[in-house]
Amino acid sequence: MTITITAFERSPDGGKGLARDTRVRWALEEAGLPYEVRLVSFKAMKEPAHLALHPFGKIPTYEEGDLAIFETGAIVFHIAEHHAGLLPKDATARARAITWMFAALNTVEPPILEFANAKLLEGDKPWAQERVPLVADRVRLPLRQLSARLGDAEWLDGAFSAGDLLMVSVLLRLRMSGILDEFPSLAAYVARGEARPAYKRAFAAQLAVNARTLP
Ligand SMILES: N[C@@H](CCC(=O)N[C@@H](CS)C(=O)NCC(=O)O)C(=O)O
Repeated sequence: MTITITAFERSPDGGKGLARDTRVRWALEEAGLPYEVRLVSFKAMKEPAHLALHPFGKIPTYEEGDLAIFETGAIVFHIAEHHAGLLPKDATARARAITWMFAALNTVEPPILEFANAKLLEGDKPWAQERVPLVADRVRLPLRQLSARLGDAEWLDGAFSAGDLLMVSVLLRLRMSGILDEFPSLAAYVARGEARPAYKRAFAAQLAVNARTLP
């Protein structure tokens, strides 16, 4: 059955891999699954056809036969559940890997998004100078804790898993800010994720979309 995902027709980051279709592409590449991509404009994302797939008018979405889902956590979990390579077979190790998926999206990502919004969307507000450092510290706390847990390990819990895929994807959003480099073990962890052939293929595929000239 053909897998079709949606992605930005033109990503605001110009192809740095921060748009969330990259996570889904990465999971598909890790699982060795071919997929098609339907590109959508910002306008089309808010129109009924796309809203039927994604009630919040965002990308990515995932379609496979009768199945249509959204939310990167759910999509990566679906891929990991049905294909080898992203979740351990052992039930307890699997539960721990799933825990890291939730930790990435529920604990680590929210302050990172808050920080990005404080800088990008509210950076010109009179209170931004006071707020941005506060929000940056809210990013640092879970990073310090994550770094302590990772220690010298290659991945968060044994072999690379969907938990690492989502954690690396979330942390990548911080690179431009310099905060990631304050935590050398996390910066090295992210670099290990980026070095995976499947990540490289996913990154190149989304970059190719963003590098092309629109008519
Ligand atoms: N929690 C959602 C977030 C989806 C999301 O925010 N997507 C962004 C692209 S990375 C988007 O579509 N933004 C356009 C908009 O909100 O209009 C997920 O993980 O899938």
